[in-house]
Amino acid sequence: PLTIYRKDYTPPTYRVDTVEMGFDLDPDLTRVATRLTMRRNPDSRNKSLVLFGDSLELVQLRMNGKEVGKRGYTLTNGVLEIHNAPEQVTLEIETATHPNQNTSLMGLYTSNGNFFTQCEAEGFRKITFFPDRPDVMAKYTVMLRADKSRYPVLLSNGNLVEEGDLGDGRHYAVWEDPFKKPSYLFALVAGQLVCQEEKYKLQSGREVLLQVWVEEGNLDKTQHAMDSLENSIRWDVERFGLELDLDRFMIVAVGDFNMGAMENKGLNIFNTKYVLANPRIATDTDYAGIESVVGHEYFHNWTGNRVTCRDWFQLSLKEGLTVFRDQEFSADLIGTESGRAVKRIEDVRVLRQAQFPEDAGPMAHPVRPDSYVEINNFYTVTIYEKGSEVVRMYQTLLGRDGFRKGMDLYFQRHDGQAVTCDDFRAAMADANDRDLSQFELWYSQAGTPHIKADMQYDAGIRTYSITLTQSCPPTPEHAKKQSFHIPVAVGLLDRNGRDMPLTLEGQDNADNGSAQTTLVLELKEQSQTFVFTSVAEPPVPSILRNFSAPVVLDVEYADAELAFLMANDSDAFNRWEAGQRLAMRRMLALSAAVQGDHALSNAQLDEGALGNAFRATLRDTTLDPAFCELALTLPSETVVAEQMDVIDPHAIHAVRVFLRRALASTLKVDWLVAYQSNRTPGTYSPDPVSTGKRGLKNLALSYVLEIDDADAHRLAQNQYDNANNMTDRIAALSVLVNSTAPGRDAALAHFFEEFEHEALVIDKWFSLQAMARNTDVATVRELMKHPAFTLKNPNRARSLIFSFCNGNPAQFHAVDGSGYEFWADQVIALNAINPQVAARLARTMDRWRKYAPALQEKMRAALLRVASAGALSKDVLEVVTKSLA
Ligand code: BAL
Ligand code: ZN
Repeated sequence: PLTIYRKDYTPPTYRVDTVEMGFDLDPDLTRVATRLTMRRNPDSRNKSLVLFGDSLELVQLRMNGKEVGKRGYTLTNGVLEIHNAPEQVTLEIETATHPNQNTSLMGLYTSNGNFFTQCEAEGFRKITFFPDRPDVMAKYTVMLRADKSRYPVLLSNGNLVEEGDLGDGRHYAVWEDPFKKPSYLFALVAGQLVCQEEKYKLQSGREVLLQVWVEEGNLDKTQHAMDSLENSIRWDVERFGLELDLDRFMIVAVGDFNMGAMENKGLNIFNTKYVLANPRIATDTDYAGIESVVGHEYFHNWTGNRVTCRDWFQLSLKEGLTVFRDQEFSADLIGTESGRAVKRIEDVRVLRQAQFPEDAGPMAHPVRPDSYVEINNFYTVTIYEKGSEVVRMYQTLLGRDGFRKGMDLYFQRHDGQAVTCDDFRAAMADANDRDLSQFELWYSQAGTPHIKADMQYDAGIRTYSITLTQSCPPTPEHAKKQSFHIPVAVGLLDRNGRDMPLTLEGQDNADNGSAQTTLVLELKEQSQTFVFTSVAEPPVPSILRNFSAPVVLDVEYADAELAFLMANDSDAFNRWEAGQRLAMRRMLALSAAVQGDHALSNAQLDEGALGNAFRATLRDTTLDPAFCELALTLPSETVVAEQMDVIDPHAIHAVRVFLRRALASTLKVDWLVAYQSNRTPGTYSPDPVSTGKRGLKNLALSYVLEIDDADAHRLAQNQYDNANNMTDRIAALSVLVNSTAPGRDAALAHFFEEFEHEALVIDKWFSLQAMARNTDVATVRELMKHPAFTLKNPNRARSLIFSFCNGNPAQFHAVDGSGYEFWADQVIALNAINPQVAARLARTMDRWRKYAPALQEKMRAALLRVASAGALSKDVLEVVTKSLA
């Protein structure tokens, strides 16, 4: 398939001023009439008018009132070219599509009988022929016509300007979007839906209508999404001075959706997973997810919609920035210092769990990629999460106020435009009068940089030197890397664990008033030494505070220093980090022992400082429970795997289970105390304090269940039986499932019956079983035969197949290769239904070269089987080809 290169960008040959569309909605055959007014772009030397179409029937094409016959255009591989078109063109296009047969969930499709669209990145071309590229921005007017009883609700972008009956049992609605937008932000929804609506007064005094649309029967699950929307509207004004520009803002929930949600102008379409919540069906994690995704899509209205991307290589321009904004939104809503730290730790965990492996594997790509085969494959953790880290570094380098100045200038310069990552960087640099040219390398170079820190204390002259040396491993297409511009936040702790006031040699700190205790060092060379003066005693350094850059930091700490940092660092992120380093060290040593056929014994736990550190954390009642939960969670199997030269999933799993059991029995009483003292009796509330307590309580429960005796079983069974919310219920069920409790199977069956009609909860039921320790490939194949299972619904496919392949490494990597065969079967099956979902699953095998030769060989065979399967989508083909390269 064709590779598209960033360097080949050329401006569009024609601009589109207005788009008028008429839809005759019918699930079997929908007709779309489109009228475009276009004019040739004076910058363009090429005179052809180019439109894209995908899986479309072209019924009619007229230009300036005259039919364009077969000889007037060429249509090859979805590219429709009209040669020698005049400067001003009115194009009328009639197309036909088959929404019921559209299982790709791109373009126009049906879900449970209702119509929905998904156009980002290139779905609009499945609706009509169009210069479907983000730098073509136009004003849209849309008329929807459909059967009134079957499709009483007709929605599109912008404002409803007209509606009425057509007389034949059909009706119509006309929507007008006052803002010009790229085609990927087009949306329509039609069907039987109901809404919760509120009038909301903006800070400017203007009143807007907010709506959350769902299927009938779900109105008891919309309040949290509505609250999150109001919080988002308020926050964007307060933090960035950005007000909602529309009179009406709609969120619509749909059960069949490839992504989490979509920021279509004024008509956000959401996966039900990120809308529907009440205490009975949603966990604390679900509540937090809804808040952040509602925020994310709303924030796109400025960062993405008002200012959009010039081309899809610039995707992180809107995604990285908007993830940063939603992360800050959630952190600000929690409000407390420790709450912010907890949010930061959670975000960094995602980065390490998913993005670091991506950045070290065959699909590694820069935040602004240079090429792609299928753009859908580039909605990645690198574009999103690393992109967000890159945006965060501006704020770390420029300060909050400086960052805000940069944002203001960005909007001042580019409102209504389609721009590049360079434009964003220029706004940040110009608004702050800073040279950020080297910072560009964060956009152009893939791979996770490593920083090695070496320290030296000179008692004679009371200086403390930190030498930072950076390197970046090679990635596909980039063997040698230039030095990055990296903000490294540093503090020094004295022997009592207090922050020392910092003075950096060659830097005048005097005018600052109070002495600073955290300094941001700017590492720009390959190696640089920073000298702190007036350091009265040898300090313990706290480096990369608050994770000031997306890098791997290598520092040689003694166990005792890590325990000291864990207990004392004023930077909560680094307190957590110290504990993780300690645990990681233990887990790697034990993995080596397992591989050397040494039996594991509790002595190995006590040898290290880990048990003591955990005990101290558990007994420190001043700590925020949410922080405790994170500090007492061992690094995941995936994160440990990344630290091994040759990944041994079985050794890692054995070690993690062993350590959890050892910590469970050594600290049994402490876990029970934590369990009891973090109960949250009374009415359920998803506020940060209650959420933190439930998190710690349920972590304690999971440790207690490692003991797997009758007392533990009773504790979990009681919690399951008496839970008044899904967080507690599913936590109890998942530990029961991993135990030998007599009530295990009955609880699983009860859960299914209780929630049979709640699709999102049945997803949890599948997912929990997929990730259970005892679930092997055969069990997953059995579960696929369950009447409630279907590959066609992405959430359901993810709940069972993805949860098993990505979330149960010890079973997935069965030595006989049966997991890989299962994976290949499912990738091939999904490819025929939904290429995007299939390609996501294909990514599971990315790191196959990191495994022991026996596993590698079987993984490669499975990859080859997929690669040679017939009728592969370019989505899947790109992933498997790059994996095998
Ligand atoms: N733009 C795709 C979905 C999202 O990132 O919001
Ligand atoms: Zn986004």
